[in-house]
Amino acid sequence: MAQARKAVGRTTAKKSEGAGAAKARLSVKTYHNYIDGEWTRASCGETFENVNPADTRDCIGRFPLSTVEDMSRAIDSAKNAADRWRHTPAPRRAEMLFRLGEILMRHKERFAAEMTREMGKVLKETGGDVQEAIDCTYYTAGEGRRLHGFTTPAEMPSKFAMCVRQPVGLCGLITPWNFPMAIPSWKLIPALVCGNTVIIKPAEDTPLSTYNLVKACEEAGIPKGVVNMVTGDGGTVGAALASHPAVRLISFTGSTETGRVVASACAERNAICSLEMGGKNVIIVMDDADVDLAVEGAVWGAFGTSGQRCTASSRVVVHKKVYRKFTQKLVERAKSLRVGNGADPQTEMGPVINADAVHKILGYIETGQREDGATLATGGNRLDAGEYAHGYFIEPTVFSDVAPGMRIAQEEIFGPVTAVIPTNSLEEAVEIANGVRYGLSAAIYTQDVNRAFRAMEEMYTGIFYVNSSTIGAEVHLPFGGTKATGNGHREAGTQVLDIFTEWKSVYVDYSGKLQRAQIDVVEPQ
Ligand code: UN1
Repeated sequence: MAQARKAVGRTTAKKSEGAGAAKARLSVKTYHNYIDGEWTRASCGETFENVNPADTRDCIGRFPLSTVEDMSRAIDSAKNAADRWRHTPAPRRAEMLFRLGEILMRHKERFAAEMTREMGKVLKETGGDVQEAIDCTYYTAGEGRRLHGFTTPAEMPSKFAMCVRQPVGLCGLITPWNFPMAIPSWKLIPALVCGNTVIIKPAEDTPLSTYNLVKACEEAGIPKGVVNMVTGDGGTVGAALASHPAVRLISFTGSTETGRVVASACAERNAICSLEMGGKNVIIVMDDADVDLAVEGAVWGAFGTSGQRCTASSRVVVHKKVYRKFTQKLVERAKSLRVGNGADPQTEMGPVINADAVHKILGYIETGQREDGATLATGGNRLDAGEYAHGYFIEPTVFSDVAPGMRIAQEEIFGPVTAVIPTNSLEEAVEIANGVRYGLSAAIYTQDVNRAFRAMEEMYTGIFYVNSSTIGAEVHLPFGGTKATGNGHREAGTQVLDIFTEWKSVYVDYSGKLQRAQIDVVEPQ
C-alpha cells in the first residue's frame, strides 16, 4: 500500500491560487466509492486530489478519502452478495465478463488517455495496459466453461473420488499504480469467474483507471454488491480491509515492505494471502549476443514505464568481450530518449509517479556515485526546467562498472536507472543474476541454445526470457516470482485459479457398506 503522495491529502481551497486556477479546480470532477451498487461519498465527506505527474497543475479528479466505516460497509455489501453470486453458474458469470471485455475494448483509447494523465506512462504503454486488461478478461472469462477439477480412482471398489473448486468467499484486492487497470484485472476477473465477491482498494495515485474498470463492470451488468471499490489511504482503508475477519483472501501487489505488513495482518486471522512484490531483474548479455538487439531490450526494459515495473531491467550483466561496445551503445540510446509528457506521441519516456518517487530515485543515484563508487555513465538528474517545470521527470540513467554487491545492484529503485555489471562467464553471470533477494524476471541474450537453456535452468526466477527483455509477460502464462518477490502464488494463466478457489475433495461411496480407507485393503482378484 503506497502512501497518498501524488494525491495531496485533503481537498482545501488554495489561498495563493489565482481566480483562473481556482475556477479550474472548481470544475474538477468528484468521483465516488462503489458500494452495494451505489456511487457514494466518503462518510467523512473528504476527498483527495488525483494530479497529473507530468504537470501537477492539472487536477484530474477528487476521490473519496474513505474511512474505516466506508470499508466496513463495502465488506458488508460483498458479504450480502456472496451467496447469490456463488450460486450463479460459472458460465453465466463468465458471460458478464465477456461483456465487460467488449466495453473495455470500446473505451480503450479514452481509458488509455486518462491513464496517461493520472499515471504518466506514454500512450502506447497505457494502451498496452488497457489491452492487457482486455486480454485478461477474455482469457479468464473462458474459464467459466472450464474451471476444471479432476477425478481419480479410489482405493476401494464402488467408491468414486473427485476434486472440485469452490470459491474462497470475500476477496480484498489491493492494487498498485504502475499498471492501474491491468493488475486490478488480473485479480478482479479471476476472482469473479470463480464466484467470489470483491472489494478493491486502488492505489492512491491512480484511482481513475480502477474507477473506469469498476464502472465498466457496472455497465456489464455485474450485480450490485459483487464488485465494490473504496478509495483512500492505504494505512487506513487498506489496513482495514487486510485485517477484517470477514475477508477470506487478500491479493496484494506493491512493495515488499508493505506486502509483509499485509501478510502479517492475514496471518493473524488465517486468511489467504497472495503477494506480488518487488524485483531486481536482470538481462545477461553473452559475448555471442546480437548486441544491438540486446541494447534495444535493455532500453525497453530499463526505461519503459520510466523503470516503474516490478519486471524492469534494473541490472544488465554483460560479458567482458562485448562490455564496452554494449555500454557505449546503451548510453547513446539512453541519451537520445525523448523524455516528456506521455500524452505527446513523440515522447518515449514519461515522468515518474510522484514527489516521493523523485526523492527516492535521486537518493539511489547519489548512493550509486558516492557510497557505491560506480560510474554514472549518463543521466542522473531531475529535469525541472521549461516543459518539465511542473512534473516529476528524471533523466534515463545508466551506471557502468557496477559491482554485484553495490546497493544500486541489490535494491529495487523503481525508476529509470539501470546498472551495468561486467562478467567473465555464463557461470559467473548466473551467480550474479541470482545474487539478489528478489526473483521475478530474468533474460539472456545469446545465439547459443545450450547457454540459453543452461541459464533458463539455473535462474531462480518466476519468468525467464531468451533474446527478449525482462518485461512483456502475456496473460495466459503464470506471472509471479520467487524469494522476496512473492509468497509462492502465481497470477494470470490458469494458475491464478488456485488463488481464487479452494479445492474440495469429494468421495462418493456407493458400496452400501462401511469401507475404511487405509485399513480395509482389497486384495487383487
Ligand atoms: C509489473 O511489472 O509491475 O510483464 C507488471 C510486463 C507487464 C506486466 C508488468 N505485462 O511487463
